[in-house]
Amino acid sequence: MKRETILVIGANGQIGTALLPRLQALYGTNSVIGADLRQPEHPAGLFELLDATKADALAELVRRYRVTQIYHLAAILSAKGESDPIWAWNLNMQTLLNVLEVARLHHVRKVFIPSSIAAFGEHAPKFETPQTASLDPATVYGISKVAAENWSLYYHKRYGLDVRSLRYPGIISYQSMPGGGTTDYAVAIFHAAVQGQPFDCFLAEDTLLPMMYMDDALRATLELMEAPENRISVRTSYNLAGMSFTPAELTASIQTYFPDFVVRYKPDFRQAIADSWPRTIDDSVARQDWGWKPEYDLPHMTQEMITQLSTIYH
Ligand code: NAD
Ligand code: AKB
Repeated sequence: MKRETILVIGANGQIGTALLPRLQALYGTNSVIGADLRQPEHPAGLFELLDATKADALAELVRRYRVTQIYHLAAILSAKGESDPIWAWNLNMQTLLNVLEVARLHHVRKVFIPSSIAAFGEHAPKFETPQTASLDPATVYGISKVAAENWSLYYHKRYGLDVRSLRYPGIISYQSMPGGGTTDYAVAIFHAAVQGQPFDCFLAEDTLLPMMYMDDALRATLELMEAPENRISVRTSYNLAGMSFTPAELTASIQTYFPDFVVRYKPDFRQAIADSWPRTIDDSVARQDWGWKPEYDLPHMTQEMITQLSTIYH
């Protein structure tokens, strides 16, 4: 078992809920501390209530547990952020700066701070968006991700902090519901299908977006964090691709299991956010640097989601 003490901030969210058991299996249950604003629904292992906007509370935790790695997952996502942009900016920035500062001051060995396809905007090529495409996001969430990427690079260059990052696409998982993003439809649609209900989709049927099954996202995260330091050439954030599909293609994939499944398309304000994002991602730099390769395509992901949710609902 590897000897690290890992703090996961935002542990009760979509990614944290799935990441925690993986980290516990790798590093030992008592070496992983989940932290969040609210108690977990199904507590397993060490947990601390934490508001990561409070620097002193965060520093106390890092000192008490002698934390060696931080995964900083707390954030306000794209759709929710647009309801109150200043609140979203303040939360995303304050938690980010607190994490970077505590890591610098307390000699935390490694930090993971995710970015997103939301970092891209109008002037990035829509197809096979390259690693170095321009970053002019349309949402406050995207602006906070671009800022986080630049702060991460700054802390690496100025203080030698080993901070690593991935630009996640929309992540699809069965373990918990997503927390207010534009790609959330691609999770909610499975819950409706498995329960035999029709689904109102808030994006138009031809909206092509980059997506990834949670298993691939977790493997990418752990592979990046385990990679030798000399293999990490990108200290802003790596492009990462799994698959891309439209709501119509996802519906057709689900209908191979539930032929009578009905989807009604009712685009809302999230359509404009989706339209500002890439359609497909070029992740060749991650592939070259640390050997990234996705395993899940649309049919494989659909099969897994339906199998897992069927055992939960029935
Ligand atoms: P989520 O919204 O599901 O979870 C975020 C968690 O952070 C929640 O449990 C929330 O209670 C917690 N939190 C919020 N404010 C906090 C604070 N002040 N202190 C402590 N905890 C706080 O988000 P997620 O989907 O798990 O995403 C995790 C990270 O990955 C985020 O940075 C997000 O931007 C990024 N990301 C996610 C996706 C995706 O599709 N899920 C895609 C791209 C990037
Ligand atoms: C969102 O839709 O906001 C997230 C993301 C792609 O960053 N899922």
